[in-house]
Amino acid sequence: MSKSKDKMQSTLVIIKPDGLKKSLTGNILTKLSEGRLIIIAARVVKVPRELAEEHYKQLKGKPFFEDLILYIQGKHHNCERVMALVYQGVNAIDLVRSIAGSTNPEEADPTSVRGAYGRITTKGVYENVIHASSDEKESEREIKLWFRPEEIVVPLYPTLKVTKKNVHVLEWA
Ligand code: FUP
Repeated sequence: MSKSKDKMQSTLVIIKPDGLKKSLTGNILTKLSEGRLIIIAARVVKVPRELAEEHYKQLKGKPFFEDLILYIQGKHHNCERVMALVYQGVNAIDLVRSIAGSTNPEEADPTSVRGAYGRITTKGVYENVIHASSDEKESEREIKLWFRPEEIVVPLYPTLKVTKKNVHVLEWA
């Protein structure tokens, strides 16, 4: 039976460059599948600096900010890509965060993704393998930042139709 505070939610997950570099994608998706959530969007992204800064804008000014930007861009791992996914289901935000584990990999439950696969570098950067949205406001902001409406297979947030002139797009030749 569902509890009154149960809530249908969507949440952004990012498998960071260390996860891809170490071939952990499959293991991470398997761990996330324990949550019985559904994937409603996924893409592999080469992260531009502007996207990285916007994603982590709340942390601007922190001593680790610059390293965090370089890390999510894959500059520390010579692996300039991440996998971004949107998971949906009952209480998805807390569920994914508990599977992800604490921000600090050394404090994370050893069976969580960050506990099992994360590390702290000698420079003090948390290489914690995945990002997971922290609350509903953040999940909406982040999902809208990483995905266009048509890249998500269910209607999540209100959309509007815009006609653009002189917009150039790449097509297969
Ligand atoms: P989380 O919501 O768990 O991703 O945690 P935060 O938003 O607080 O932190 C975002 C990222 O900053 C973390 F994934 C890792 C990095 N970080 C550090 O490298 N050092 C710190 O002391 C805190 C965060």
